[in-house]
Amino acid sequence: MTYTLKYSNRPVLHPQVVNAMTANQPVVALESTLIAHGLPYPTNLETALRLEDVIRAEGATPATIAVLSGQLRVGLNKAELEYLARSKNIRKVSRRDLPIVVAQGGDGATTVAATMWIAARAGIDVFATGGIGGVHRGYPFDVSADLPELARTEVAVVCAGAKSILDLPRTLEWLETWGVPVIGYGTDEFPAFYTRSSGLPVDVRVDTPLAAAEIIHARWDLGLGGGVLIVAPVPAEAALPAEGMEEAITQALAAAEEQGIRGKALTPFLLARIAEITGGASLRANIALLENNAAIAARIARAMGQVIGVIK
Ligand code: PSU
Ligand code: MN
Repeated sequence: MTYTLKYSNRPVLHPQVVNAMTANQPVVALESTLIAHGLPYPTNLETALRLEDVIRAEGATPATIAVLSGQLRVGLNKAELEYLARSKNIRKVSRRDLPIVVAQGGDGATTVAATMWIAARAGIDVFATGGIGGVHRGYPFDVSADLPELARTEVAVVCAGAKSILDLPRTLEWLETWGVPVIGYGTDEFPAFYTRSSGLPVDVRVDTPLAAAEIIHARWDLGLGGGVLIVAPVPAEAALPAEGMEEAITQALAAAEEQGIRGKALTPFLLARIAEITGGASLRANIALLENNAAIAARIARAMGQVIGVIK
């Protein structure tokens, strides 16, 4: 009996991503869990397309990452983005889900952790998202797989910090223990997603893409490996007031507790509840910070080329 393996362990790259890489042009990875589980339809599709446009406008090539029919996909077309945005039951794929969805030939939206891992395998250095997972408030043993991925996988992640549905001090302690540098992009404080500050310090502040790229490159050049977290606050005009947020978070956490929501369902549940409670304001903030992060990531990806010497 012969046995044929049903999958490839190599990522499948969109032709535009291949072209950019062959020409040593910057590429920015984007995740798909925020499309399938983080934002409602049709805002999710509009945002996914908009983020790709923002990256192109900054002179880089976008590569939205997902798993489709068991293939690790880097760069999606519009129909594929639409499929992820519309489908109600797309699997949320983090590191532990990757072998399952690949072996079974399934579809999945990738979290920060799974997106980082696929991006690294494709040779992409910079990845933009909204917020990373972290240590959950009230459940200190629920630590997102995003954190260990940041410790081990060589990708720089640009985000607006983490939502204060998480335990931000514990999340930062975790990153410190595992040696992940946290770089404030134009800020001295770790931003709290919808709000610009958390009162918690970052490890260093940078004010230019080049300064960020120099630190990212040094981490890898020294052989330290692993990821770098670059945090940029939500643009001031779209930020939400801190007081109202705390109230919304307490309500969402209480609802999760009451309904016994745990594990991978917890983050999407809390995100949806907060969107409900705050109405349109939280969605507007979410979109604004995503666009801001995409633009910053594209500039950093270009600066990486300068530091490594492939772009003059
Ligand atoms: N935080 C957000 N929006 C999101 C997520 C986190 O503000 O969409 C998603 C990201 O894809 C992140 C994932 O990687 O949730 C973390 O899920 P968990 O906590 O189950 O690891
Ligand atoms: Mn979790």
